[in-house]
Amino acid sequence: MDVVTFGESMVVFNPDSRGPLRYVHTFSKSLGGAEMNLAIALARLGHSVGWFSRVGDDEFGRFILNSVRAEGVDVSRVIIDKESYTGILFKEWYYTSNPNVYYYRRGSAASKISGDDIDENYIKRAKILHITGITPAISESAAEAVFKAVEIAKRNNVMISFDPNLRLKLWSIEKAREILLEIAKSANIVMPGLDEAKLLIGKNDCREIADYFLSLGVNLVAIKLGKEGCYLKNKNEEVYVAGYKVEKIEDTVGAGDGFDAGVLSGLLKKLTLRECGELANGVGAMATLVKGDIEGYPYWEQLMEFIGKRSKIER
Ligand code: KDG
Repeated sequence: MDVVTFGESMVVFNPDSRGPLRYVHTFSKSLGGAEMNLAIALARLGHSVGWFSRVGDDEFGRFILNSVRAEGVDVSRVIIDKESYTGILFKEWYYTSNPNVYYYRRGSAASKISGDDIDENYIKRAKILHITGITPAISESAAEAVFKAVEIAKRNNVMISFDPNLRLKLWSIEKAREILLEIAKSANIVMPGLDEAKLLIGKNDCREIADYFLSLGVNLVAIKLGKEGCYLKNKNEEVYVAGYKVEKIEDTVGAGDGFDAGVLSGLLKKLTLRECGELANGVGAMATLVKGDIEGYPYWEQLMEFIGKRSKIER
């Protein structure tokens, strides 16, 4: 297995019209959840990926499980929780291409994830364990699961990839800082957005942010700069990689997870730092072209066409 990840997936209701939700009458159903998004993005790029979580014993849980399985992600470790329900997320389109997000997830099946759900044999089969800062934010038991998984990965020389994915609707900045920086200390790869790095460590400059994480023992820092692209730094090298222009941004949610998938795909393929940045920017940009978290993620050939590494035959 190339990558194993775990965390909450929710059914996502996307309004068919703009404006406050109280005036929206129809929604399109889809799914989202940072770790599941990354798993799907990586599977489309041709990697072997496992994702697990708890889903409710309900129609939304079945929808999530069937959808993720259909993408070719291993879901053999997903637990169907008979006591709890599958979480829900509503988007609201108002004045920007960043939607407002409303969660209905407290007490959800996924928030019941605990250390007992972490199987050492499953994690040690992977080359990379990917963690995001959303999982420790959803409950104490999920936070405990994260620390157990990290400890198992370290003990078995599985690389740890970490996206802080700061969600201030889920916890306070003080608590987030304490836990997320603790996880970062164990990570090999850290992939923050510029804004969240500012909130977490109070630094604005990419090199200073990267140096901070490198000084904790991290090997690679990949900072997301939105439409400007990204900045990557390891112990030997640093690169700025310009972003790809897109005609119209439809939805930015899921772009960061797609970016992470691009970096991990490049590392797994042993590409250069610049090439990793190009893949990451490419997946991130393509994610924004379509409404929905996962809908815009490309297959490998589509990504190669988008970033200009392969010519496109249109007709
Ligand atoms: O990164 C995208 C996620 O934010 C989205 O899919 C929903 O997982 C989610 C969350 O908790 O915000």
